[in-house]
Amino acid sequence: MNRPKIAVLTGAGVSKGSGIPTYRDGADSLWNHYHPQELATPEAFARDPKLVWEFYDWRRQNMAKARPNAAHLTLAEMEAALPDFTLVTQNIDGLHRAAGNRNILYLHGDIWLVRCTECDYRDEDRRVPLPELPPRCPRCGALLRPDIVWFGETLNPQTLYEAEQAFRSADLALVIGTSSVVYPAAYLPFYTIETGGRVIEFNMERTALSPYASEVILGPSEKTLPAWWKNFRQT
Ligand code: BJW
Ligand code: ZN
Repeated sequence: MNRPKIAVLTGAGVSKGSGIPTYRDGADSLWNHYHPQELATPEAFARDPKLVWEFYDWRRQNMAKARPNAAHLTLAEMEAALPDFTLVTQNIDGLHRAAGNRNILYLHGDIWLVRCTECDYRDEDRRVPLPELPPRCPRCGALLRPDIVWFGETLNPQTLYEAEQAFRSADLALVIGTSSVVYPAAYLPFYTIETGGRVIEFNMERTALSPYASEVILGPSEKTLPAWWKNFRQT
């Protein structure tokens, strides 16, 4: 097997095969039923924290039942097999961790973490459903919020920096199950292209990234990624 530096960016499509709805594609996607500006912004949370928490509590219940699929398991195999491998995810569902990946850069946070809106309390909370909505900080009594990145909020600068470095130095970037419309995540593969590396996109359909990719592999990533990896590790 050749050993290039590989950076991977995943999006909601990688978890679709595990029963978690995507955000934007198709009739059963999340934003087809809910308006993101009413639920996934700091303004929405300030206006109606209970409503926002009900939305996240419902999604936590769905995500708690989900199991990693063959795409997640392949990425865990890749991490174990490749000396220079970085997994960057936009997903908040925790399925990469459940599959066995240990080095994960969470661009948009983690739905299983809560943090206080007033003090520096931050902790894992895996209870589903949560006993009280909206949940309160055990230290200071203020509102807790999910530790995720809403629209208009900045990403953790250190996490973003590490992701950018990984894509800049990668010989090969794999972009899996993302519509490539949300920034700054959508820019990451362009760092690989700028520094002379190749990008392979795995998606059900072509996206805004497709014209720039060296290869676009269409189909469900729970099928196409394991097949690609089987072939890749033999070369
Ligand atoms: C399959 C499949 C299968 C299906 N196999 N594939 C530059 C230009 C314009 C706007 C901006 C810009 N820079 C920043 C902005 C503003 C904004 C933004 O990008 N807006 C765009 C929508 C235009 N960005 C931000 O606000 C970010 N913050 C920021 O930049 O701060 C500085 C700043 C602030 C304000 C202005 C300017 C700068 C923060 C973004 C945070 C995103 N948060 C969310 C919600 C998290 C909480 C929650 O879950 O409730 O993160 S939005 C949502 O989208 C979620 C996702 O991580 C993210 C990406 O979605 P993803 O993963 O791509 O999913 P989908 O559904 O879009 O696509 C699924 C894909 O899978 C499809 O392509 C399918 O075909 C495919 N698929 N089944 C393979 N089986
Ligand atoms: Zn607090």
